[in-house]
Amino acid sequence: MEWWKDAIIYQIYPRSFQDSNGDGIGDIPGIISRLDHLQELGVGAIWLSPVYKSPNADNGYDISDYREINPEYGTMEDMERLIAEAARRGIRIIMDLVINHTSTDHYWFRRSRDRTSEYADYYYWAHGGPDGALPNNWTGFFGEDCWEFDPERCEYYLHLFAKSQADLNYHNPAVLEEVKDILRFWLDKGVAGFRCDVINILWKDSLDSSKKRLALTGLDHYLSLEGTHEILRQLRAVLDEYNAFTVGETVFVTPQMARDLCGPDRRELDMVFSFQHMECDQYFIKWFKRKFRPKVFFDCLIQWQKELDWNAVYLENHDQPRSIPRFGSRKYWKESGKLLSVLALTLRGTPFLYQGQEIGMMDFDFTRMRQLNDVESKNVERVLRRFHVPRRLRWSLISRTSRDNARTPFQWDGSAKAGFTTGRPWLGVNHNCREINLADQEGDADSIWSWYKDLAALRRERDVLRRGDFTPLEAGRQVFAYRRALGEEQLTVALNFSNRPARADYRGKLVRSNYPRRSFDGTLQPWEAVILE
Ligand code: TEU
Ligand code: CA
Repeated sequence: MEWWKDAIIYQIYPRSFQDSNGDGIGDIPGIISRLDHLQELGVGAIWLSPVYKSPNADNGYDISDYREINPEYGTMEDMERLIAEAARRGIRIIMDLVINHTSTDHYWFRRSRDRTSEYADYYYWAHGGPDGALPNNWTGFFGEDCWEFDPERCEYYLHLFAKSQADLNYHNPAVLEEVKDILRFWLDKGVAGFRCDVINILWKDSLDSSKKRLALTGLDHYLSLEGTHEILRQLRAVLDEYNAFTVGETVFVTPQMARDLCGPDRRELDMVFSFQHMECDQYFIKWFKRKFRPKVFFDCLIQWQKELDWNAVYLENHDQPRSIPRFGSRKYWKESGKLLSVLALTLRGTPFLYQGQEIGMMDFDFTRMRQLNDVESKNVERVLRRFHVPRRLRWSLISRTSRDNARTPFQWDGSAKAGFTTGRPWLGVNHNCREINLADQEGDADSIWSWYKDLAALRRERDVLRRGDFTPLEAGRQVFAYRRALGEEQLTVALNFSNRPARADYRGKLVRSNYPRRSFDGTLQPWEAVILE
């Protein structure tokens, strides 16, 4: 039944995974050609970032047709072949469901411009105030305001993300019916479920102005409201016909909100992506950076482990910088990469790995704004320029936080284009592909890749790693330690998040260490991770 409690789920960002025809853009045939890699890792499901038809203002998170494949990525036949080929390897496909907004190229939106059409109320349309005032004072996720004037309809439409991502209006019941049909369309094709994009902000209770905030003014009018819960319950009824799985991407959720969204008795989502552990190195939003303090991170992880019986566990995705330079160490690249994999695969919950994480890929090595593609980075750069923030400071902020950090092409081998493409890659390949690539790591028993495979196998063998309880033992300035227990079976995990050796008074038979040693003597080497029995 609950296969997702046993599986490791692997996220593919199709544009950057594998190009098959030399146009520099990753595609579905490319993914099919790499399924063996995923099988070797032992993944139970793939979460596919959007492959639908899209003008790509936000790389597919702006959908113009939910029932068509973006021609850059292939055809519907390719997609069906992917589902079948994956199934042959015991791998399920989870689609990205982006239903908070559509592209303004979607025909619903185009027809919505006509007030007399049946699509007139599919989106949030509103009049501006006198003197060109916007309909309200809300601000969007990508650093700009969130209203755009449409000259044809002579009204503004709401867009919490980019200008060409118009928010759907769920006060109109027809919209939800459309979404149900889309779910059925894909479930009939054999997909196992959905990762639901920004799913906790669907319902806007009113379009009134809010008290001004430093960022995201208006949040109180749409964050995890009852209207959203009602929508999720209705979608669940459809999903249940197929026994389908859902994970919600839920911005700004607290543990209480998360329980209300994915508690087993709620019949809404199966689990959520929470953000708090990814926000330990920032003040409220990512543009206000602060130093990463491991203890804050550990305490946050512990809190979430305790407050939810089951949830998604992740350290990377396509919106976040890479985990090694962020939570680990550049100097101890290999050790900290392995340590972070122990964290990702031994906490309680369903682990989600992001492409490239399994070989320790790092942030981009771009030096100029021009090399970036991310719509968010570009918008924020424009805003910073408007506020006369000097160029050096702008770059320092953007280069550390840009989502493109995680979007550079997968490094399959050490050749100039990393085996990703024979053409010109849509986003630059990191020059470190000479040192960090799968081909080299495949031949190396001590590589991050070999370690991931081994750990994934350990997780399959040991029920305690999947189903066991979680008990924190220590969350200090350097060391994070916890116990997983299931009946008689007990494993202790101890992780040293620092460049210095650290005391860790735990005993037991050594099951794994990312250092060569036969037994554990109570001292962790820099970035050492041990699993004891
Ligand atoms: O992300 C939602 C979201 O909140 C992020 O955009 C986040 O605010 C931002 O990355 C932090 O810097 C989802 C998708 O994962 C993202 O790729 C899309 O751009 C966004 O929704 C809009 O669909
Ligand atoms: Ca291609």
